[in-house]
Order: sequence, then structure tokens, then C-alpha cells
Amino acid sequence: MRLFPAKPPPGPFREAFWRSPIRGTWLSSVLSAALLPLVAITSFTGFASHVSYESELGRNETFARDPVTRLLDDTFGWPAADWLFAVNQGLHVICGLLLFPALLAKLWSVIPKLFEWPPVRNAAHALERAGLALLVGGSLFVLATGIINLQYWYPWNFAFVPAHYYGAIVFLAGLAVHVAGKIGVVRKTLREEGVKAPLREAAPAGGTISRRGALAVVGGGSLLLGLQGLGQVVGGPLRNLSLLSPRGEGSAPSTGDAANDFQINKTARRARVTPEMVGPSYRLKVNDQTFSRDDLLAMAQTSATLPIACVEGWTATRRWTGVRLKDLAKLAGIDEPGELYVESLQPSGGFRQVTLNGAQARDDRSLLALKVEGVDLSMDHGYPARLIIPGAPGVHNTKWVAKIEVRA
Ligand SMILES: Nc1nc2c(c(=O)[nH]1)N[C@H]1C(S)=C(S)[C@@H](COP(=O)(O)O)O[C@H]1N2
Ligand SMILES: [Mo]
Repeated sequence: MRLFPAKPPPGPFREAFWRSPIRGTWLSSVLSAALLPLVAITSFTGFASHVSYESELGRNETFARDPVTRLLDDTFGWPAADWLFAVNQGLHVICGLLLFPALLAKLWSVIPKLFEWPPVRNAAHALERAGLALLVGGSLFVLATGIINLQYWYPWNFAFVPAHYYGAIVFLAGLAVHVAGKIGVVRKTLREEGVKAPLREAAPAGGTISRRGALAVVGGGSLLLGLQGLGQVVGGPLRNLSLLSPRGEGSAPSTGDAANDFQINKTARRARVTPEMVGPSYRLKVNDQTFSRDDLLAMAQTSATLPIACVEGWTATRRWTGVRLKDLAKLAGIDEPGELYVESLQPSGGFRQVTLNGAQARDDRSLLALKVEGVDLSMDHGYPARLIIPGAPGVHNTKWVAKIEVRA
């Protein structure tokens, strides 16, 4: 019994519909060869980022910790290495941006296959197509959610972190099967046809662009996206290169106070932290003791130059001054803290709390910062006091800290 008529319906299901003469195994193979290393870097840094993220946030209910991440984190922890997260996340975001045009080009190069006729030949064919749907859908989902997240735009009602993470797993599972099936063709094509000779060919008859031209457009698009992404990773004046990064509330503040004039992730107003909450009645609780801001200023002050590196890829490096978390732990009677649970004045939201691991709690540069560049923190940057943790994702630098629970 035939499920589908032998003759395809008019339109994209007919071969003649797809006219570009530059489509073919060579173009698809070259694009795949370019995509694979980028996918490898983006995936590795993505999973590393997930471990760093989960290691502390995961112990509250906002982000579920899956067993693999928990095992990785409990085995290795996330080290308090100054630039670790900034470099990791910068690579993740930039390689993700580089991937985007190349992935779209790759999908374009094989799009006639989407309209294969008959759409389903038998059970094995149906299975293969379902796998491809996961691969294509997964790749588009992961890249689109990643890029939209860079814009601080959340047009969905699911949590970004787990969705992006599980989307990546679906994508990579589909990719592994696809690569296993296709790597032979790619290697054979590139071996037999080479890379250079086809690049010298002019546009084929009936074509409007050569294969070289198409690759130049795609590569140029990738480079432009990557370079503008690099601007916000490096920060400082280069940030102005990042044309696609948000420029809305908080992202390019001007407080008239140069020390505090850098990107704000969430303003005090949006976090519902009021001037009364941070006024003279402010007290920090450390286990069973309480301190005013003046008490904190009277303690030994330590300075460290460290970046805040956000998951969105931006970095702001400043000189922070305040009290070592280690010293606060000592005041609580615990010389070698195993874990530090920290809570903000912010009444609600997933980022109001964090659990730091022992390496982070004990590091000499882990601070409860009171000042930035020698000036009091502004309200929006976490006045009266905020965390600054070397090598941690930005989200773990909790602002408006109200409570610290030192655990042995
Ligand atoms: N209480 C609280 N702390 C917070 C956040 C928050 O939303 N609430 N955002 C975090 C995130 S995601 C980042 S990247 C940094 C940004 O710090 P900044 O706004 O001072 O630049 O603060 C972190 N601390
Ligand atoms: Mo962030």
C-alpha cells in the first residue's frame, strides 16, 4: 500500500523548485567541517558553565540539579580562579555567535531534503527523519534561546537555564548520530574534491554567486557577529563594538559617578530594594551576629581586582574593597568554612541567594565588597554590600547582602 502518491505535489517537493547550482555535497561538507570544532567548543564551555552555575544556585530550588552536573560539581567543584568564568563564558557566547550564520547556511544547503518525496518511505526512514528533526530543531532552539538571552529578552515562560541545557543534550544526541552516519561522506568529498580548487571556481551557469562568494558572505557574517560579541566580553571602551548587546535600562547607566558607571544586571528598583532597606537600619547577619555597615567598614579591608562576568557574556573588571568572607567566617567561629549560604535584601527572585562552595568561601580574594574603585557601591551595584567571588559566574556575586550563613 502506498501512503503517498508517486508524483510529488507542486512546489518545494519538486526538485526543480530548488534552483541554486551551488548546493551540493561539497558546500555542505565544508560547512560541516567548519561547524564541528565550533560546536565542540560551544558545547564544552556550555557544560562547564552549567557546572559553575549549578554548583551554587543549584542548592536552592530555582534550578534543578541533574545527576550528571551534581556528580561533576561534587567531584571537581568550581575553582576560584580569577578569569575562569569570564574566559569560559566569553568563548561560549562568541563561538555560539560564530556558529549561527554557518548553521543557517548549512541548513540552507540541505533544505531540499526537508521536502523529500515521499516524506516517509518505511519505518527506518521515519526514524531517521525523526532524528534529523531533533537535530535541526535542537540546534535552532539552543542557538535561538542563547542569542535571545543575550538580549535580556525572555519571550517565553520556561526557565532559560534548564531549557537551554536540555535542548543542548537533545541537539548533541542528534548530532552524534548524524556525524556517525555522515562523516564518511564529508571526508571522502573533501579528500576527492579538495577545498582550494572548488573555491577558485566562478559562479556556475545560472548561478548568481560562486561557492567562494557564498562562503565569504557566511564567514563574513560570522566574523562580524563574533567581533561585536568580543566587545562586551573584553569590556571597557570595546563594549561599544557590541552593537547587538542591550542598551536599555541599567545596561549603559550614567550615574555621574565614574566608579559605579558600568553595566547593571538588575537595578535596585527592579529588585524591589528600597532606600529604607539599605539606610541606617541596615544590618548584616552572620550566623548569630549582626553588623552595621560601619561595623563592616571598621574591620580589616581587603582589595582585589576582579571581573564580574555575566552568563550573557559581558565582563566588567573593577577594583573591589571590603571584608574577606574568610574573616567573616572566622568571626562566626569557623576558620575553614565548607560552605557559605548568602541571602539578599531582595524580597524575591532566583538570584537573591547563593551557596558558595568551600574553595570560594576560603579564597583570599572572595569579598563582601563595600566599595568599588575606592567609592561606595551605588544602590544599583549592591550597596550596602555585595559578594565578589573570583572565577564565579556573575550571578553568584549577590547584591544587597543581608545574611550570611557560615557552615563548617
Ligand atoms: N540580589 C541580586 N544580586 C545579583 C543579581 C540579582 O538579580 N539580584 N544579579 C546577578 C547577576 S546575573 C549579575 S551578572 C551581577 C551583575 O552585577 P551588577 O549589576 O553590579 O553589574 O549581579 C548579580 N547579583
Ligand atoms: Mo548575570
